[in-house]
Amino acid sequence: MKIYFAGSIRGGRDDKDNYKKIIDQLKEYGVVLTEHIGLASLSDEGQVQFTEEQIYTQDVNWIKESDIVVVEATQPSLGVGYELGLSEALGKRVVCFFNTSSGKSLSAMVRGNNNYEIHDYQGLDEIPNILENIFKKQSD
Ligand code: 6IA
Repeated sequence: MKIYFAGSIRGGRDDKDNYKKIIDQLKEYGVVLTEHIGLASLSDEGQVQFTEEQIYTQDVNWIKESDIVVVEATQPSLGVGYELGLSEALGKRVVCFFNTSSGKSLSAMVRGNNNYEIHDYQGLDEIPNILENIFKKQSD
């Protein structure tokens, strides 16, 4: 199972600890192609050893080869929005997490899209059960 995890980089790194914790749990279900998203050392400058074009091409290829796209969408990010649209266009299963205790509000272009499986949560302790249900469906 190849999992593409998406989370904000230049949109802001406030939620990076949450990304890491979700990625660590996702690893129980498959290979996370984008483990770097949770790295504390990844600043909002991103992976500077690659050109922008290399990053774009790599990410698009990883989305294409993924079995499921898991998005933490609490922190608004242009890149994550693009990845959401691309994943839908490619017919990928897209699962979206949103932290309702953040005081933010998820874009209607995401929440209103029935092709996305939206999972609101208030605390990270809720994530294991949600993931179990998500991947139970995947194996059905
Ligand atoms: O617009 P954002 O930077 O917040 O977009 C974040 C999303 O786009 C993530 O889900 C990533 O998969 C992807 N992404 C955006 N930038 C990068 C990156 N470095 N490295 C890896 N994935 C990325 C970007 C900047 C660097 C050349 C200095």
